Amino acid sequence: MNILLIAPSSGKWRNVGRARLFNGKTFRFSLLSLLTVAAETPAGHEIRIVDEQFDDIPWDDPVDLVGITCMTALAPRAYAIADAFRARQVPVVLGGMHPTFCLEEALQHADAVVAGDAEGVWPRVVEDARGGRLRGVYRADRPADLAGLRQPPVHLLKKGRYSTWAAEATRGCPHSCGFCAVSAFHQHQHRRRPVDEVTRAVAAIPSRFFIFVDDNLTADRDYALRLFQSLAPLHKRWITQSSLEIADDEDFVQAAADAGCVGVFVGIETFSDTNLSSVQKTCNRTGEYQKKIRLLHRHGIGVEAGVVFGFDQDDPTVFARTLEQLDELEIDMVQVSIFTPLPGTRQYELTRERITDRDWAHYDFHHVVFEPKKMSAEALQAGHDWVTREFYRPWRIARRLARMIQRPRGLSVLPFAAAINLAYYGRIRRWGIRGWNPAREMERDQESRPWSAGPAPSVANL
Ligand code: B12
Ligand code: SF4
Repeated sequence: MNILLIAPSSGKWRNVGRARLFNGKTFRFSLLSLLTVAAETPAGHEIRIVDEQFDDIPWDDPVDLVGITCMTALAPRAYAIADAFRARQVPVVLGGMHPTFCLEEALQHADAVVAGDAEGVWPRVVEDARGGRLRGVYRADRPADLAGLRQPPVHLLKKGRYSTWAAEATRGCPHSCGFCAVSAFHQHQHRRRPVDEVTRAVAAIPSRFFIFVDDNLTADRDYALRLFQSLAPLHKRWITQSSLEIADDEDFVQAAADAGCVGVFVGIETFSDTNLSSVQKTCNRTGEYQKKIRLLHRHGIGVEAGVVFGFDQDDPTVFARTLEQLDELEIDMVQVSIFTPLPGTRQYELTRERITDRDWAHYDFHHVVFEPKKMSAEALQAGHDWVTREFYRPWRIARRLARMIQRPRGLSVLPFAAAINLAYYGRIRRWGIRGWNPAREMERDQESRPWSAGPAPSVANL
């Protein structure tokens, strides 16, 4: 069979033009989701991967089966592609996070949905498609064992397109933060590939720099230590994602740095302990942020922090405070997000009644899709945009990079940190992100209408 695997994307399409997507060069990681599906395909089939960031869909080529990977923000585009192929009598399978959590919705646009991992399921899908029996939901009985994963067939990707090679050592995360789709998708389990297999896969990467796309690479400390020791002789440089537990002790951070770690994305989320406990983010303690980030910096590991606005305790003063705290922590890069109740998460159920926008294209972490508790939706959007713009002001970027050079191994961190800072800056300009500080607006309002700050003046006082 001719199998076409598609990663939907691109702002040029009207229906995803509503989403703010990471489509820039810096964030072009080799497509591990579809490469993994391709690797699982039984021999004897022709596979082609189409990445809509670059390619047009080959609507009229002879195709026997289409597989589409689908995140929530891409669902409208994925469904439009699926509908168009089905109208041409080509069977379609949807896979990935969104179809897994929205099975019935996805099945309205596809012949079949793969729920969860493709491993152990995809060969059956292909067989059923060949036999004309493709229908319904395919789900593995239990999460796949990650031992013996096949090497991603990277020759299926066009050369020179992807800035960063992607690898994986583990999947999922043992924590259960209420907003986290990743943890829900992997049923709060953390699975690990054998260290020697990961080391071989990393050694085969043709570039020195790569990313571990793992959700929480260091969740199992012993495993991570063994992995670090095994990677060290390869002299690669890599970035990854981890909870702040990575910085629980200095020897561990040293081992990560020796293994080539130059950057880590950590979900700080908020500077409020109340917010953290409201979403069960138990692995963060705000009082430890500074100590831990300093420790990572001392060992030459740059830190990209994820911060989220729109928690129930956030009021209009949260934006300026957070910006100040990020500056104080000397965070190198930040991913500013708006709280987004994603299907499949506990927070989705808890926020359900406050959801105001059901356009999945807006579930991209940069649009307000629900009614916040302590500010208006407009203030939340404005504050998110304002912090994003302020954090990436050219003078702040310059100050951060200058500071980085002074740090131990700062020059190792500099290239990718500069690239990410500039990528965010470019995106802000492209998207025309401005925003404003809602707290300032509030103050101005009160200055022009002083009585609004307190109880209305009584007749007796006049
Ligand atoms: C690497 C990564 C990226 C990279 C590369 C994405 C890519 N297209 O390859 C970049 C930086 C570009 C990126 C961008 C975005 N990302 Co991203 N990304 C990830 C990350 C960290 C890892 C994905 C990965 O490669 N995993 C390894 C592979 C092997 O696992 P997998 O993807 O789950 O695939 C398996 C199964 O899901 C299934 N499967 C997946 N697709 C398909 C398709 C078929 C046909 C079949 C049968 C099976 C199948 O089989 C695979 C093998 O078992 C995930 C976190 C996560 N754990 O999922 C977030 C994640 C997927 N991203 C997310 C988001 C929101 C985005 C953006 C929308 C953000 C934005 N506003 O721009 C953009 C979308 C850009 C775009 N145009 O696609 C969210 C999605 C949430 C949701 N519920 O939809 C996640 C979960 C992060 C999070 N914290 O919530 N991302
Ligand atoms: S620690 Fe991070 S990856 Fe793990 S459940 Fe919480 S948010 Fe998700």
